[in-house]
Amino acid sequence: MSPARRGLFVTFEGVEGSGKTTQAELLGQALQARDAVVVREPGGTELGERIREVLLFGGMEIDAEAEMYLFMAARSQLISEVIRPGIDAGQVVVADRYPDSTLAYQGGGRGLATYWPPAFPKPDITFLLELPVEGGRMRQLVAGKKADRVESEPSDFHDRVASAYDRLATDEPQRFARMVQNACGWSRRAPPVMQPIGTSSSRWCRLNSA
Ligand code: T5A
Repeated sequence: MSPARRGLFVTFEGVEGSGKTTQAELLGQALQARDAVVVREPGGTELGERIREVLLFGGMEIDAEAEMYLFMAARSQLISEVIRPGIDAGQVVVADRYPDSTLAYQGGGRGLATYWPPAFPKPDITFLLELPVEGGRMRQLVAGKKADRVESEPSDFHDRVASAYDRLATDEPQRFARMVQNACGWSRRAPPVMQPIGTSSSRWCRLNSA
């Protein structure tokens, strides 16, 4: 963490279709008055969006290590263009995926040796949206979302991703807030989804009640 850090950095993680984009956007809207900026990965910069296109929809075979470095390259650009300037300027930065995705997908899913580069700022809090893999897939089907290259991997790949997320959250309980959906939580803007968010981080609570 840089000494000059003044903003708040929040990330959302989880398996496909777990609701990260929905929650990141809701949070960004709720914090509009606090100059929140919402970014997605891969993407969020011109370079990142081009890498996203190649990685997810390029229609080519990509070596697993090359894939990992492409995700990291897109992230590095996003950090330098948006995330770090935002945090340093005191903004609330909300990211839809971050290095935990690489640790879970390329590390857990593909079995590569992955790491968190020391130069990448750590989030103040990471919400892990825990939805069974099949539940997320079902939502994507219902939404009519076309599966991209990574989403098209077989179910055992996605099971390994979910297990890797579980390990990451277990290893860093101070940073991760694990979110589970109860029966009411199936509705899209259900209070049970937002309620634990508001009670899971003292820093977040201070921000919310200020
Ligand atoms: N990837 C990414 C890697 O392999 N390594 C990396 O380092 C990174 C950064 C990204 C792909 O790249 C991989 C992971 C991915 O495969 P993406 O299109 O950005 O591709 O995919 P996702 O991040 O998985 O985004 P999705 O849009 O598929 O899923 P979300 O964001 O989790 O879910 P969301 O919010 O879009 O919701 C999905 C559907 O469910 C509904 C929504 O309306 C939507 O239709 N929904 C709900 N329905 C009922 N109840 C709720 N509570 C709901 N919340 C949302």
